[in-house]
Amino acid sequence: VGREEINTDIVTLTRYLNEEQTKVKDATGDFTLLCHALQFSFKSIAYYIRRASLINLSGLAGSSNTTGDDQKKLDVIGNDLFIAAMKSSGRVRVLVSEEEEEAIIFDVPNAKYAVVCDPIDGSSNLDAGVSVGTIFGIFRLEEGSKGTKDDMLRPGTDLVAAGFTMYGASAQLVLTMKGGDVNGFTMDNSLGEFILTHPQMQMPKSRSIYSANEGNSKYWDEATLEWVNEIKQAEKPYSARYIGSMVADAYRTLLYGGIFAYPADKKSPKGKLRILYECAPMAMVFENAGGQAVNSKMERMLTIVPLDIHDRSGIFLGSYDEVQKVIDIHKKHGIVS
Ligand code: P6P
Repeated sequence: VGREEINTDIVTLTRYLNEEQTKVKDATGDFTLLCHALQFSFKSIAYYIRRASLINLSGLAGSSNTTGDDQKKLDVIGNDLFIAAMKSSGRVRVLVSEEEEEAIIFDVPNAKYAVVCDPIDGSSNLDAGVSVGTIFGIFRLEEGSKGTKDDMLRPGTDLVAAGFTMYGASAQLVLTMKGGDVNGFTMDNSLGEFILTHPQMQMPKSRSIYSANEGNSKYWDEATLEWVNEIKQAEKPYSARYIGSMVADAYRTLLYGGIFAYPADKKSPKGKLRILYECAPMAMVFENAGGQAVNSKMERMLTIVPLDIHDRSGIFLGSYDEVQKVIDIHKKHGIVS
């Protein structure tokens, strides 16, 4: 192979993070160190997910988490791996995990960051081999804060970074920083590195693909029903794509365009998905990629402040014009933020 065919200027996640740090005045390197610990947690979770069926980790762990779901062994391992990585980084003061009822306060009084995460989102699909993922967000503690769970009851606009890693055919990391681009990295298992493969991701402005669990439609409000019927009866009807694993549905929507919807409804009046570690991080990624994210009251998702660390919300997430369609129909029904 000639020299011109081999890319010898590979951008790894490590290199990307180090280069990003040089752009920040007076950077201490704490954020970079935290992100390196995050990177390790994705690599180690990916390792166990790949081996789950082999070493029979895919059974039930016999305990249950905050929401009473049966905890799969991998949920427990994913959570423990994530906590260990954040703790050992020495840069995290508060950690909120879907798997932990209470916020974890690490004994690192001078740490400046708080992390929210869903270590293995979509885990109910694990045994079926469906792609699951880790969703995360990073807040910088407010000046003078001692590091309590109240540090986490903030709007997504306060996030300094957010993203997710989908454990599919290969591990795909999508990372965005406040006011920044959205960059996609693919895990090269032989190198053991995440490689920048999708720089500066921008969503299609529209795409006739919708992703929702229509099994809930009997509980949906009038405006949502009008929206879904409109796109199904359109001149060129929309395609339905629903995996039931938010990270997989979100990744496809980010890449191809379209809309993901998990509305609040009569069955789940607060919605099902959690604000802190599902809705807000995804909303930040999608907005930075040119899309939109709103709740069931058509309020901008990133402005929503959770009432508690496991608070939930309805969400419409996707291409700008596709979410605008939902907003316009809700406006007709008097639902306007
Ligand atoms: P439903 C998985 O349990 C999850 O939290 C998200 O990953 C996913 O988008 C949603 O719930 C699926 O919910 O009710 O369609 O099974």
